[in-house]
Amino acid sequence: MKLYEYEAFPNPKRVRMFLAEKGVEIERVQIDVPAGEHRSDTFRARNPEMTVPCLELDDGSHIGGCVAISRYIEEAYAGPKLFGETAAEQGHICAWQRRVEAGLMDAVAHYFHHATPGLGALENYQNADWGQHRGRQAISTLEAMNDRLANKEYLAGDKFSIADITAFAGVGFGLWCDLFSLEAFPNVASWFARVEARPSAAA
Ligand SMILES: N[C@@H](CCC(=O)N[C@@H](CS)C(=O)NCC(=O)O)C(=O)O
Repeated sequence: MKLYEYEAFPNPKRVRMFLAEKGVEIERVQIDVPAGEHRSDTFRARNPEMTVPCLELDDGSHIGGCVAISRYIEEAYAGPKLFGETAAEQGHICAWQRRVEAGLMDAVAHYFHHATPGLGALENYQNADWGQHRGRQAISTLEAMNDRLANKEYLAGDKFSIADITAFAGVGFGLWCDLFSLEAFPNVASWFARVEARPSAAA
């Protein structure tokens, strides 16, 4: 099994964190995204979406996308259940995972690709208004997270989950883009520090 990724970018980090939380080590292969390697015929044959991360299984098949890869790792290995154990945990985790993926991680990515120079010459369509709109949506998701984290240690409740991994990568990406700071979101800031202190955050 091997993971195709580009270490500096936020989506691969989600999978590295997930693997670290599960205590699983696998071979990692760097795909030079800024140089356009992810759009080569060779990589497109592995992941038609032409994005990293992409997991290659031992049977030679491929799984693209952070949640799908994490789902596979969750089921294939022991370790903490980051998608939840009980029906209630799984439901809350699924709801927050979806919310922070669409409303934060993807929203920041759209801001980056549309309202900033993004990947430069690799950007073949940009719509600055859309990018700004998505940036505002990311900030309103931060507001919702701040309310939620007023009386919860983690987004889905008492236990760390995949929703926290996605949100951690999304907040880190937004900070890196200068889309927001955490000054106005004290509960998010404390949660971010808690997640950042986990060994997996350095993965
Ligand atoms: N929803 C996908 C997003 C993957 C994604 O957008 N990855 C970025 C790197 S962080 C990428 O490969 N971008 C290439 C591009 O935009 O051309 C996932 O969960 O893996």
